[in-house]
Amino acid sequence: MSELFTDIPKIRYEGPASKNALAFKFYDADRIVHGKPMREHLPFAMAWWHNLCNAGKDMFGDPTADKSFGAEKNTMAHAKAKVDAGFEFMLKTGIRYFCFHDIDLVPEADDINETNRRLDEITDYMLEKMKTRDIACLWGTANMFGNPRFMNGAASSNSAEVFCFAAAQVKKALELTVKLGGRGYVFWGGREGYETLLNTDMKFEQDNIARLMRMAVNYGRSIGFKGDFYIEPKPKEPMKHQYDYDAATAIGFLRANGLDQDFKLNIEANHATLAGHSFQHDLRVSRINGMLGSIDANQGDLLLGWDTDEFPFDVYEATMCMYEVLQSDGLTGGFNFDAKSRRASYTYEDMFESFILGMDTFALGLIKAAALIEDGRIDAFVQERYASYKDGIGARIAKGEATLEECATRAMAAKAPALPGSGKQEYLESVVNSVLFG
Ligand code: XLS
Ligand code: NI
Ligand code: NI
Repeated sequence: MSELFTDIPKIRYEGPASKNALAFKFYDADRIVHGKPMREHLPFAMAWWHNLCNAGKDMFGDPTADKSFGAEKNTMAHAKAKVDAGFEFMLKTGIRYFCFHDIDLVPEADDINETNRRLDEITDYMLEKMKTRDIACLWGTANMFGNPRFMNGAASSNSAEVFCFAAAQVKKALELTVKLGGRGYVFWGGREGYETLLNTDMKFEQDNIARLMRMAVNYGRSIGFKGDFYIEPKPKEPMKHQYDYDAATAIGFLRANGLDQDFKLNIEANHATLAGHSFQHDLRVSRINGMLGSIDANQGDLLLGWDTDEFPFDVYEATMCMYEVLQSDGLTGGFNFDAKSRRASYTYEDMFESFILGMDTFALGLIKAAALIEDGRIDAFVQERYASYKDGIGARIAKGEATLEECATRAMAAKAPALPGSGKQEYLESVVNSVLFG
């Protein structure tokens, strides 16, 4: 295999003053932040589909980028060329993980047996390369939304045959994930949702989704998969309404179906904002429920109502993300750049510059989140804000000991409570600014 990105050197850390487009300004893999090296805080991953498959096609126009990597499209030679390109890319950027859908790896055949044979062949090829390189699989998944058979969903399809086909894909994708040593297995809801309730048995569909997940857990554990399963919530797109709407909805679903011991959540920034939440909101909901597993690191555009999957540049958002991750004591998964270069950024150089942007943004987020925690003013303020629950009646309420009558008696004796104290939002926002830019 000859070098493909011949004009691109290994990307190195040169520091904030560097003007070299092909260097990191903030991501310094060995730098110790908050007790451990950046590389350990930030297990970055490359999304096979965006980086190696997506060539910029959109609803109005043809591909702009050449992702043939020198091979004829829809052949096994092309599948291998993508592996070669992907591994060279990861080595040059220092990305140590990848995420994949089954059919990102090989062209899908008409017969699933042939698709599976191709998948065996390509993963043998990948495994061979992984032996000599510090590169591993973060998570695998199955594409159960692209093929027309999935027009009404996969596990939630009205067709039992389609359900079985989805099960076959999950089975194979799990086997591949285990083969490649993946840390996790993702269920993103694809088309598990509906367009109209007029034709939909919502309860039956949701129960079937849980049934497929239970089958996957049972099978996964039986073949030695020790990692986490993840639900990746998203409120809409492609369906009008997706069942795994947001973190809170997915957690409720997992608990209701007894799946919460095997599953955590994979939170994607752009999905949270589509649900009308901030990225930090869905991370917080996941964290306080012990469910923050992995992150799809991207960014949406608040002026657009769809999943634009941009490479993250917003340091404020990344800081708040890393603030949640540090308080959660890390992730069982990592940071998958489920992000694509803009359609007009179609060169090889753009692929690298996109990842440099994303990695630098999260490095800054990490540095600044650690500084916020070390500064301590935000945490101290929050602690103090609830001080009335530290003793007396407050402590009794917090322990679940107080009764309704007891609370009422106290309220009536006091006649009216004092105001609860300023929320000091503006002060806290200025603290964040001074930590970010001071
Ligand atoms: C789509 C999702 C998808 C998942 C993997 O919006 O983000 O890319 O991450 O199926
Ligand atoms: Ni997405
Ligand atoms: Ni995603």
